[in-house]
Amino acid sequence: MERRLFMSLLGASAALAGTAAAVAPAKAQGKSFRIALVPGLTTDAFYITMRRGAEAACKAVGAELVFQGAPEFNAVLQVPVLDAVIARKPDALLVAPTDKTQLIEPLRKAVDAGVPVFTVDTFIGTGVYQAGEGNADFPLSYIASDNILGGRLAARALAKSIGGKGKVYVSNVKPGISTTDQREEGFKEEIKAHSGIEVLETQFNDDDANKAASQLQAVLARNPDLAGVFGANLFSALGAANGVKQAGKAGAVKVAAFDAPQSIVEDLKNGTVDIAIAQHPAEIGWFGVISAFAHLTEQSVPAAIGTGFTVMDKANIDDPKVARFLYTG
Ligand code: T6T
Repeated sequence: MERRLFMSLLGASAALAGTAAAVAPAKAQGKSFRIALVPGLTTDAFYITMRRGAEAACKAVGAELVFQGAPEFNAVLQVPVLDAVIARKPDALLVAPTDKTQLIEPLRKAVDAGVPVFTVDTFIGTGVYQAGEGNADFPLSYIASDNILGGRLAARALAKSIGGKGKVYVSNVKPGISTTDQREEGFKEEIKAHSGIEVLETQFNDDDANKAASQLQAVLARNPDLAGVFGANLFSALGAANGVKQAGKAGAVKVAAFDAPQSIVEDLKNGTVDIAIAQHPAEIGWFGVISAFAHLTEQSVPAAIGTGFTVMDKANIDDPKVARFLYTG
């Protein structure tokens, strides 16, 4: 009797395995998780692409994704969105905190409400989580690009394109954002290897491409011998490239861009932008969801997951293996 029962159960599970490979594990366990993703802002191609990766992962594990964010990259606007998301008690929260310090207490509220927190793209505190140090190590994992390395890559490329000498500056968002702070840090560290390069004061644009374009022109007016600029995120780079074009200096003032919206293709091809460092936001979204799912199904999760870059230039941008990393927003 017992043996027959065992045989029939085995038969049933074999049949399930054979016919329902698409049945997701969470559903198979009778539970479909609701995972929230709060981006830095909703209208940025970077986060829209991240959402696609997160959605693909949710589909794979039978979870539901809730995507909710603010219209601007701004801590004051992000906090009420977070409060609303936390009040709805998702099974897990993936969030790109818009400030290293200002988002610590708002995110602690999630943990207090029993919602596990994972940060994607940006971090809070030092970004070292689950190490028992500091007041911001409570997120379970940080899933992101290596932003210091990204800054170094930009510095190497810009140094090469300006022939190792001349004046450059960093067009950046605002201090306090982990990603863009680290890109600037990596850039400045790496540029030290080039004694002929002078780094001018950083220009902060508040994630406003128009402001970044005007700043480019103002820096150029003060420094007609400006050789290059590093745009440390999508809007900084877009603004720097537009500023260079508006000043009639396309190709003369070199631009190294972080991020890869569709518009970067033309700027690479026409020589306005020399190099674009594409992050892999879909990969960040995917691994964010998978990490949350792992935790929710009682697996252990690494405290940090590093995702990749694809460095784009005029010579490789038509290669589908490269172009697939253009953002899809
Ligand atoms: O560069 C990305 C992101 O990594 C950064 O944290 C904020 O800016 C972007 O979203 C691009 O606009």
